[in-house]
Amino acid sequence: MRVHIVSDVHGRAAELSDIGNGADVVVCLGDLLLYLDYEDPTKGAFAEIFGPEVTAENIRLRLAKRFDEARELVTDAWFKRVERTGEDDRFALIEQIADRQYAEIFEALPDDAVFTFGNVDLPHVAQKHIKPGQRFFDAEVVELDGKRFGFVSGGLVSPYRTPNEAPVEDFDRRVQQVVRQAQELGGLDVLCAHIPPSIPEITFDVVAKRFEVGSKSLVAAIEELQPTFNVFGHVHQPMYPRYQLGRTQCLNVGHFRSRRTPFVLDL
Ligand SMILES: [Mn+2]
Repeated sequence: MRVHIVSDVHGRAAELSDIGNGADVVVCLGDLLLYLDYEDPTKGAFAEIFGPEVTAENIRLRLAKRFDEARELVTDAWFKRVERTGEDDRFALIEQIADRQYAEIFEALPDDAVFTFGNVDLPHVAQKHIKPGQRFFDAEVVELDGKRFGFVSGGLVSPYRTPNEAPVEDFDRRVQQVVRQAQELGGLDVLCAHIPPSIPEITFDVVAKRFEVGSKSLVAAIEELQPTFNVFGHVHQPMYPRYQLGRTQCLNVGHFRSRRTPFVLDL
């Protein structure tokens, strides 16, 4: 059985329509929206709202971890924009752009793909663009082609304040639901989440030079269930893309926006 997996699509619709070629099952692990493109200050929702100069400066400050200054810059730029345009609902503006991005992404995503959301997603905006065969899973175990896949969506609360972050208790509760269901069914083959288990080697991003937030309850779930694979994305340039935890291979499937090709898993 051949599983094609993508994560961190971040607006990259172009190659998404081909990811199902030769696959028995297609899985998407979320982060479909492009908000801020650290490689290109002309792309993404933020650049559309604020223009490339403010975007480039925001990226510079965030990379330097000067978050307070970045927030000040954005607040200031926003009020200047309100004065100029009369538009004063920033959230509505972001949702309009997200709506357009989701229309494109779900059109390109294969009709039979299964998916979950990441931390850079707005599930309520995505809803109306999901095609009938595209199935969303969270806190659930499903059988695909005879193998059991468990899904946990979204991110955990972080200093980066991305839109789809859950408090630890809420995230842990959903991991626990997967654990219980898997135990009732007699085990799990693949544990799928947007974020990695909390292990330093696989949560450190060598370009951003920071630890992304991983989950301790995912570590516990893997130790308990020992699935063959744990797949995730979230860390765009990881120090290590894979890690062996007991019998489980933990695999970062990569940043689709730059990879442009799916990760292939043979089961
Ligand atoms: Mn991402």
